[in-house]
Amino acid sequence: MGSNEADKPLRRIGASFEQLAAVAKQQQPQQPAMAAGDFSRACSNVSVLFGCLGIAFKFAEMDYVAKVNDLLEASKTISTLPSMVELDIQKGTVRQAGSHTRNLLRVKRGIDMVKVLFEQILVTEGNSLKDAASKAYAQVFAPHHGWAIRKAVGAGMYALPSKSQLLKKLNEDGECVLISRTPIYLSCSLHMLLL
Ligand code: 1PW
Repeated sequence: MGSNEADKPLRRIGASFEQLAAVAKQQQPQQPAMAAGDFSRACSNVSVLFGCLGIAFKFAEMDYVAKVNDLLEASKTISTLPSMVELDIQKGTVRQAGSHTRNLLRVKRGIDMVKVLFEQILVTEGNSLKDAASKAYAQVFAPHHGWAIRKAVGAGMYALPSKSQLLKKLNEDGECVLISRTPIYLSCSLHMLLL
């Protein structure tokens, strides 16, 4: 593949969310409902990022991957995100642990966190990922997590790779322009997501 997409996960993530954003940006009434399969596949491209955060975030990675897999599986029989939510509303299972809608919300938070993380990587100085990751976590997840999880995540922050180690794992060599585009795609598409 000439474009290097296969070995550059950030490009793959950017491209898949760019496609979602194009759908989401269409004006009503032409705007089609977001396809559950396309959304879930884009989210599964993000798993590799969680996998780069080191052993301390293994649990976060497993949690994210399991929930994305649930959405992927559900998309085989439920074609759009609005219908997925609607079905849970009808069954009264929106808040039930393991429901597609609850998993969708968790996955959306994961994507939100990655977006904020990359925004923070760009504005924080130095090679440490800790400040950027702490800010992203504080903004997106911490308000929804209890004391024990917040403490565990806080401890995990000390075991994060450095910015340059993360980029190396992602097979990027300082192409900051490309990296700076990723959160833009993410934010465009997420902004429009119906929930
Ligand atoms: C990228 C920078 C480093 C910060 C990583 C932050 C990871 C944050 C995710 C931590 C999630 C692991 C803790 C599990 C929390 C679960 O209670 C909750 N899942 C989430 C995503 O909040 C479980 O949701 P559930 O199964 O009860 O619907």
